[in-house]
Amino acid sequence: MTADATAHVEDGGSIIYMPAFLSRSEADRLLALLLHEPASTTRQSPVAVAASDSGKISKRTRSARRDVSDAIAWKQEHGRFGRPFPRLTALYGDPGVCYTYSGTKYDCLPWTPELALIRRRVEEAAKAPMNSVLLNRYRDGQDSMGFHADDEPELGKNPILPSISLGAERRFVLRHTRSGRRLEYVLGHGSLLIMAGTLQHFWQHALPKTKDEVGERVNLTFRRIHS
Ligand SMILES: O=C(O)CCC(=O)C(=O)O
Repeated sequence: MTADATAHVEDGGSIIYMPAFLSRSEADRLLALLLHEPASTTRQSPVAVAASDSGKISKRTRSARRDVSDAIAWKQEHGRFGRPFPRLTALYGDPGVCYTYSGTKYDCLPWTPELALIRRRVEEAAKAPMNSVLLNRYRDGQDSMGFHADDEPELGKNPILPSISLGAERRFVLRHTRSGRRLEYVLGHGSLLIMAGTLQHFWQHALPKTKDEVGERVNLTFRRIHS
């Protein structure tokens, strides 16, 4: 699908796909920030900064602070049987919000300035409040996500799940759990996909591996976690 499209699927689920939710330059900038590893030489603790600058913030110090506050704490998490997930992950959210996925309990880090901004944009589009975001980083075509439904009790009965894709295009496949019917989207750079309604009750979704030479991809799935 290429234009903004809403698909109503059987059993009351819906999928909205907006291929150009972010402009090319917004998507490029956000991806660069999310993949950015701060150089150790540019890190400075806020205490050291305050002591050395005594109120005056130099350009270099400002960019060092930005490096630290915007860098994503990517982690290699392991599943229930100790096997590493084929992707890196990070979870950000409001204080006290946590999420359990595939037997792993993720600690929530506080929103970075960039993630907080993008959360507002996504909430407007989805017309729903979000209190956390799970970031998945697919380093190449061998990184993937198997079929699953986002149906954990803490997500509520019919969760609204907006997700932004950045970087390499990848296939996103939905499979009806009873009929086996499949739907497929090629999720592009800067796109927004929203799963809603009863979709998680009757459909599973996956991001399959590919043998194609593909670059990195980052996906941000926003969630409202009920405590
Ligand atoms: O990377 C994707 O597009 C899929 C992410 C996903 O399925 C999830 O976070 O539950």
